[in-house]
Amino acid sequence: MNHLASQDPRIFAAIEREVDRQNHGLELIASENFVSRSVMQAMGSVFTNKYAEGLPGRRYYGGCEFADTAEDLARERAKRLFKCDWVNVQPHSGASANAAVYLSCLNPGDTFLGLDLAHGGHLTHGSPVNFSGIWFKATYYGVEQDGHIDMNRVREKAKAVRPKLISIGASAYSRDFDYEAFRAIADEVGALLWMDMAHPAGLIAAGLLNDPLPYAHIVTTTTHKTLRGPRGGMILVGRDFENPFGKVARKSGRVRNMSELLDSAVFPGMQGGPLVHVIAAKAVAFEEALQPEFVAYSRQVQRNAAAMANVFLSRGYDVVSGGTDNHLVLVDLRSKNTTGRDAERALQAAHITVNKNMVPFDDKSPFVTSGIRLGTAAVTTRGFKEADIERTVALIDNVLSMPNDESVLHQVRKDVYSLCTAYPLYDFVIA
Ligand code: DSN
Repeated sequence: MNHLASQDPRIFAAIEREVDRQNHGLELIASENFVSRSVMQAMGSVFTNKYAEGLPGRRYYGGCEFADTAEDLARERAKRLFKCDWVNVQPHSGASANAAVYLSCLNPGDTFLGLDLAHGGHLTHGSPVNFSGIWFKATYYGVEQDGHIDMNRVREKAKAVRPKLISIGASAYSRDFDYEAFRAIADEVGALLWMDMAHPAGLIAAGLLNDPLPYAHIVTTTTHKTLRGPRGGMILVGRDFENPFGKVARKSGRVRNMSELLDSAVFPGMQGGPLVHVIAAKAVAFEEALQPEFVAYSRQVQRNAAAMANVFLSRGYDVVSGGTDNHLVLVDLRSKNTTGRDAERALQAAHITVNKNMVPFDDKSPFVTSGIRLGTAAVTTRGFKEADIERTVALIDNVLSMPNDESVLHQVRKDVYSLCTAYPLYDFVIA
């Protein structure tokens, strides 16, 4: 990193400080993880210089032979990992992947049905401030008072609103989904079924959660959460099928498959040039995820999350839905007389990173919230087991019990430091 240090010392210093923050803080944001050095090396490669609009073998630029190799490897590995017919690895993010789904399946004003953001859904599943809620008619299902989705209620709602598309997936729902039941509802009302597996993708790849690919017509994901790849998105189709909208290929008059509609929606529909350096890094991450070590890692992520929920419960906290099936835990702080915002700030001061989060039926705004969301993917990458999680929750409890006590914060910071140094993360500044 000598070049950067001398050419741009301010950026170099920011990176150095971020490395230190990641090394010595407890990272519990449920959507984050730590990539391998190999993933970082691919991401920092000269592929960032290359334009490669189009798909392997069908590019709009010359000089794409090595970009083709990288993208073909990424596609082939992703298909093996998720046992599916087709993938597009070009979406720059989960939001871009989701935008391509809307472009392929809906016209402006069409109705779709998704999980309410206030009940754990995602911005791109119809929030009024997102394009998905601005351009389309978003309707929602939610969770029940017990924090679980009731499929009978989803069915009632679908029959009432007759959506063209039903989405599954969440950013703050700790339970697994019944994809078969969702598909039966979609078939009953004549809707396409789309699963956004951004959060649990790694656990699904490892075979530890239900598999959406056999049931959802379309699946999207990010690649950087439990999947532990570079920041990016992807679209998958389990079994390709003729698109139900009758859209035809321009020259042949042939009805295109769903995969072809989605390819066109990504480029030229939503994006320009793909990020070839990120695609190369996705290929590296997918190969890592195909190894038995990744299954062991994912199993530990799940065990750590279960342990985290149990320790919170044993310390008198309310855990939404009473536990977790995946990598995340949503804690309702209303009984503790604090808010998500205040808890996030207090924990930040102790070098423990979480995010404030709405809980179902929250009476506070998204800027305040009644909950915090925590995940175990990142700390598990650095080697945490159940006993470390128990210690982590004890530290969180200490802070939340006495958030204004500087001596408590001082002690917790020291404990966080020693917990982190017991599990070293990055011993380098750049790949
Ligand atoms: N922002 C991500 C999360 O934290 O869940 C989802 O896009």
